[in-house]
Amino acid sequence: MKNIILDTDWGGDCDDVVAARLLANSHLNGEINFIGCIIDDCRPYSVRSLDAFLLLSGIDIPIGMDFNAKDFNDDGAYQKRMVDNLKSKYAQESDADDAVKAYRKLLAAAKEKVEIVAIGFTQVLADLLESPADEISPLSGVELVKEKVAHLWDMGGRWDGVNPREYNFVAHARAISGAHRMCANWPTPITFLGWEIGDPVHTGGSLPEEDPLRKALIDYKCEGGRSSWDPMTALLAIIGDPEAAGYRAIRGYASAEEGTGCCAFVEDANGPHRYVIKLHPDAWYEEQINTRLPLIVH
Ligand SMILES: [Ca+2]
Repeated sequence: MKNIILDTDWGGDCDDVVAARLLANSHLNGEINFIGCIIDDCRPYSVRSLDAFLLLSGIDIPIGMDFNAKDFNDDGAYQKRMVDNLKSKYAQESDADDAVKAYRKLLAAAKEKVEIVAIGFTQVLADLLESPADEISPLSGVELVKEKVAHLWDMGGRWDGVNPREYNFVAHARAISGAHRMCANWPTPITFLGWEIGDPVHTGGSLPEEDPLRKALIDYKCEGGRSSWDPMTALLAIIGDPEAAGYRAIRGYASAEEGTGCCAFVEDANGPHRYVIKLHPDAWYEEQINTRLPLIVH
């Protein structure tokens, strides 16, 4: 069974919460082995709220935090309520490992290949590649990724040619640098799910109000459901095959321009990257996700 690590800007939007539940339920259903989370956006309650949400959803895994990523300072509208009402194993944010260290620990310990679902900024992935050998592993970051990672699934970029500036690639200098280095240096195949795919697909709005996932949507003022950039990327990774997940994939070389993060794609049948195009109406994807969201435990 494939190991999955989630890399999220938890707090930046509420579709990350939908994606986290999707992965938790897929783990509990025996489809994946959900082994850890990395947070790439450091807010006041990020570690404790993500951990509490996962524990409530039946998942107890380590969380790593990019403590430098203080580009925003609010609680994302839903983190404080989670910390106030749900239990976390972390007493304080600083109890979490640094993000690159957490990646190195998770990858070094993995007995089988790992796939990464990246639904936020990508500076930690880029920093991981540049990390040296240490007491955790004799391998450098790029060697560790080559040995242990099979695939990177990234919610990033926009690939329909309308606008090359997509939030996860351009939000701030850290995001721009991460996107540029990740596209240029990541050594495994990458599948991108672009902004245009998830925007019109809305999920999570049919859950009961007592579910903390629905509460997060309400706190984020998306009571009726949120655009599904992140859960669509997570479900694509869970299923693993774009065609089986309802997409056509275009192969080639993706890039994010240094200094701007503007994305571009050159088609090439032998390229290491691909982006996906929907094969079904939006309602089809909404149903695929919504049926997988109800809380399994409690
Ligand atoms: Ca996100």
